[in-house]
Amino acid sequence: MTGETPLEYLAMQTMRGLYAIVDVGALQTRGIDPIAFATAVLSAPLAALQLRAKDVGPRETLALLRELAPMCRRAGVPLVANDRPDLAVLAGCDLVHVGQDDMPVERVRRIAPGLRLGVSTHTLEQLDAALAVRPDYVAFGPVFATSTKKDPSPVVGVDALRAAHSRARGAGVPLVAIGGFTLERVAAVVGAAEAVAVIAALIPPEADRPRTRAEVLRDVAARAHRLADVFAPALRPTAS
Ligand code: TZP
Ligand code: MG
Repeated sequence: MTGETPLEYLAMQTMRGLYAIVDVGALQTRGIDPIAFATAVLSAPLAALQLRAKDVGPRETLALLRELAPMCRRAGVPLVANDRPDLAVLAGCDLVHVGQDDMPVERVRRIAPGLRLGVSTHTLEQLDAALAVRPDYVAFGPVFATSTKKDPSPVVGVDALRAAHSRARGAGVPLVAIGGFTLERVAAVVGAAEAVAVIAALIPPEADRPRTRAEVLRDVAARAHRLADVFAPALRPTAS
């Protein structure tokens, strides 16, 4: 018994499963095109798809979001812009993801009413503060060590994730775990978060022999399906 309202319960059900992040920088180092990558990832059932473009200018970021928006709409997957509510609105994204150093939630809501939002948190104190403003989801991590994020906050670990989940459930806000997730680690925490966000786990490592673009993208799609499949039992409607 968690005491959510029906609307909060619906939110918990919708942000559920694999939250795929298209990280332009991480993909660039592997020579993978972000739109081709997103196409492969969207072949799996996703809770959300986020574009993370830290070292990309606003024009190019907007162009990428505008390419992704119809792809996500066709797949029925919410598109999340990172950091920039203005670009989220211009591209017709469903949500924006803001961190501790980004625009405060109240201001996002003022300039972009109707845009849903998620908030990054790295401690239980930050989590409580985020829950108090009732975002559409709250992210918590890094749960494990990550080499994808520059200057990450200290690792929070699985025990803190479980504590965060209990607080988020109490508030009726879906929790997205993030940071250092592999397929095995996702399987280990599936009951301790509504969704798990991943970057590196979707990107095939350098292979011993050169692989074609099509082989790499098939590997990306297979990774997305395997990760999403972990949530399948939790997503299956139960007979009532
Ligand atoms: N925020 C906390 S950890 C992280 C972000 C953006 C990076 C997650 O990437 P990976 O490769 O799944 O560890
Ligand atoms: Mg940010």
